Amino acid sequence: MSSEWLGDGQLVVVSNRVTVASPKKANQAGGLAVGLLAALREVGGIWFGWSGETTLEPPGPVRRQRSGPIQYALTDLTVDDFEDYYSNFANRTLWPLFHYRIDLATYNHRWYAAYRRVNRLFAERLQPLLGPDDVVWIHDYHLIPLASELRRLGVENRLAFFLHIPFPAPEMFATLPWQRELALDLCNYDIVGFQTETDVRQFLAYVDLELGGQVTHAGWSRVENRRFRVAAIPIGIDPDEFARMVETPEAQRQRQRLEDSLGGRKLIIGVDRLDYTKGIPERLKAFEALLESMEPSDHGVSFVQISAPSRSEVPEYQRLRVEVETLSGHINGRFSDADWVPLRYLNRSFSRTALSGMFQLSRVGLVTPLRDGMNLVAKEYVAAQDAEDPGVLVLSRFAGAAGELDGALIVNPYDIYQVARAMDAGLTMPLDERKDRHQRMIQQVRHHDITGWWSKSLRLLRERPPLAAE
Ligand code: GDG
Repeated sequence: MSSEWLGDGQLVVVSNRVTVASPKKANQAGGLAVGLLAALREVGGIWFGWSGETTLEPPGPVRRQRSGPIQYALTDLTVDDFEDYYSNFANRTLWPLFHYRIDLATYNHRWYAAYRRVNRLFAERLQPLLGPDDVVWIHDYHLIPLASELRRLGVENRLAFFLHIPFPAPEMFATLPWQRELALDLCNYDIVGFQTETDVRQFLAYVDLELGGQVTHAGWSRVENRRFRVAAIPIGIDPDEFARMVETPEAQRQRQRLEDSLGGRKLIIGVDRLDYTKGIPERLKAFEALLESMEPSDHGVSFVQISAPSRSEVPEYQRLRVEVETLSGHINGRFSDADWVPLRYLNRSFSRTALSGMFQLSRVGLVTPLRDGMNLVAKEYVAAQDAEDPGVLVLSRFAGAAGELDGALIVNPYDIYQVARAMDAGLTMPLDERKDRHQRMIQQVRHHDITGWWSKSLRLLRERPPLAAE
């Protein structure tokens, strides 16, 4: 199997957090983990990263564990490194900056030193595991410097990077004190994959304006003596898996339970990690505007917002939680009746199977991030619909998925009245139009599925620069 994709070598995937797959956890994993698992199950190989454990002393040796075709290689982190590399630099510097929230980004030299230190540690621990023909596929903003650190140790393997979040506009990125170093780190990969063409453009604009680099040949670029390929490789889902999941008794039980509680009202649903990039307060205000615009006798709708807890050690997330709880209380206090609560805000997670059943029941799916690399919930929502009676997707223009899902009602998530109008349009849309829009979207979801994502990435990894780029 592996030779078809990788010749004599094997695939080595690196991500910050690695959770050893088990049937129990499969139903809880998020999109990134599900996607990487799909690739490794198909071609086999090593998955290297942080175990999720922290230590007070320097971490012990890498732990290896096999599960089917996947060899896991896990390292612990010290409590201090975890704090400054992950909770601080990754989540309080790069995450807000790359999502256009420099108002929430903190630039701290100690955090950056920890970020580089942990990337060096990852490189030192990964290098002994690599065979000469292995290809290494590194994921996300936690690990941007890993190629530079591996090269410093003499590693010559093909190295690819995939950024799951947006790449910001050059002027935005330029606010980071270590902008140049990190951009040059990206140029040390053979392949740099982004979610969308917009991200590719932003990165190449930065390379051109700030690094004096040039695009030399069909996607190949050169900066100083580095040659690398930049490509948009939009991540997808496994739509068949979702379609199967929604037919299971568990999904249908969840659907029925929710339906019984609605008293004949239509359902609007939102599902996101509780993250300020997802536009949850704006969405709640849009729902309030929708209720305001209706006669009380027309309030035939309930909104279920599921916000799985996320990064709760980070102060910006704690503040968001308070804001969302306050807004929910305000909206329910203002509009509830003795037998109806308009908004159900659930600060907990559900199994993917249960989510699929709730997606299928809803008339409107609200996916309105202020900025999002792709957003897999949008695609999962489409895949879970009954093609004969589908729900309507209301989708932010600032989600990467908006470039593909043209059958959605595309909105500016900052414009709460526009989002309210889109919700209303979704609730009242005739069946023919719903079917037509769904048909267009499911075709896109199938076209850019998870297999296409990893196979395109591996194909690019094997390509060598054309002679014209010499
Ligand atoms: C990053 C980028 C990019 C959500 N709530 C529950 C739950 N989820 C699952 C969803 C989906 C995944 O988590 C979330 O993926 P998203 O793509 O929507 O967002 P991020 O977590 O921000 O992911 C993003 C992605 O990486 C992949 O490249 O699309 O732009 O930000 O699969 O279903 N899963 C379970 N319970 C929940 O309550 N089990």
